Amino acid sequence: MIKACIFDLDGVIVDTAKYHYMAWKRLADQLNIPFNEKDNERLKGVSRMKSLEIILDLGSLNLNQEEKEELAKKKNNWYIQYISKMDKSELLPGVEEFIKNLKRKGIKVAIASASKNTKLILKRLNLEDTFDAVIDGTMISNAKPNPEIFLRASDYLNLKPEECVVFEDAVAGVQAAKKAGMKVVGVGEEEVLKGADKVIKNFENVDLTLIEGI
Ligand code: B16
Ligand code: MG
Repeated sequence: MIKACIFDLDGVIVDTAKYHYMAWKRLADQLNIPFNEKDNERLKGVSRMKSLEIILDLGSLNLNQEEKEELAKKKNNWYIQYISKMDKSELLPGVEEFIKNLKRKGIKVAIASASKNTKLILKRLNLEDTFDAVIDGTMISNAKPNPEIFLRASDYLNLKPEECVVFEDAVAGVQAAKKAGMKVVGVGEEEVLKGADKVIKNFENVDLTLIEGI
């Protein structure tokens, strides 16, 4: 029986991908590296440093650790500027209602996000007191597709992995959830999220029957 729903943040609760893209694009332009929205797909669910390494690869640029950290910091400062004006209107359609329905039924809700800006984003969205557990990129050593982040969430909730359903928009996230032994609902395109048990486009008109018998 499903006792908890664990949500990825970027791309599932809120569309921050466009702000990540704006900040990475600004950095890539400064470095004269060609980078477009299609390249940006590869960064979804991937850590900040790994994302930077993918971009540097596109430009065949080799930098040392210190230089990379400097660039990652620069990108993050721009990103924080962009999301500082974000509010509830940028929540993905239907997700807030879906979470409310889960809570009414006594199903626990958690966040498991690679983002080190998770707490800031939840605050901007007025959701800082909504979740029973928030596990973010500051609390884990192994990024998705490693299952660590989801297992930390189920541990925190004192639940078995098979009692949890994960909601994910990224392939790496779907793989991580599967490795954790959890059910997965993909949020996005079916062709992209093939490994998921079910796929929804967004949470509009989605009720709790989605997770019954998953
Ligand atoms: P930050 P998620 C991920 O969040 C994003 O999908 C990914 O694009 C981003 O690089 C990563 O967080 C790290 O974010 O730079 O804010 O620490 O999808 O796991 O919620
Ligand atoms: Mg995501």
